[in-house]
Amino acid sequence: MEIALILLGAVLCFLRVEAQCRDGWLTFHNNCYLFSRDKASWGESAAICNVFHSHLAIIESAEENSFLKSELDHLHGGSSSAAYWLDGSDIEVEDIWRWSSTGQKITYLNWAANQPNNGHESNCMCLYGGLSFNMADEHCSTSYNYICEISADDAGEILG
Ligand SMILES: [Ca+2]
Ligand SMILES: [Ca+2]
Repeated sequence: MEIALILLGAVLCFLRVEAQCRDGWLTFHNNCYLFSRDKASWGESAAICNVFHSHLAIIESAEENSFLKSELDHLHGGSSSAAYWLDGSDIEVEDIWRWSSTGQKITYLNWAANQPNNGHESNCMCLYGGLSFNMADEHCSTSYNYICEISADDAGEILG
C-alpha cells in the first residue's frame, strides 16, 4: 500500500513537472495566461481565446486576482486607461454575475469602488486600469484588451 502511494505520488509529481505553458503565456498555480496586445469587443475576445482552446480569464481567489493585477501594473507602469476583459458577465440576468465559460455564479468579487454602476448598459466584466485594475462592468461592445486562461495540463506542447 505504501509503495503504491509513493509510486502514485511520483507519477503525480512527474505530471505536474510536465505541465508547461506555451511561449507567450504566463504561468501561475498550474494555469496559463495570455495578456492580449490587441483590442476587441468582449464577444470577439472570448472567440479569440476559444481559438486557442482557452477562455477569458476566470478569477477564483484573492491570490489569482493579485497575480493578474501585478502583471497589469508591470505591463502598464501602475496607472493606465487600458482595460482587460474577463470571463464574467450579467448578460443573462441583470446583476447576477456568472463566469460565462462555466456558467458558475461568481464567488470571488473584487469590484472597484462604485462598480458595477452601468446596469443594463454594461454586462461584461473587465479589470479597469483607471480603477487600479479592479473589476468594473463595461459595455460589451467596447474594444479592450483581454486575458485568456487555460489549465497548464491542457496547454502543453504536443510532443512526438
Ligand atoms: Ca449589467
Ligand atoms: Ca461600470
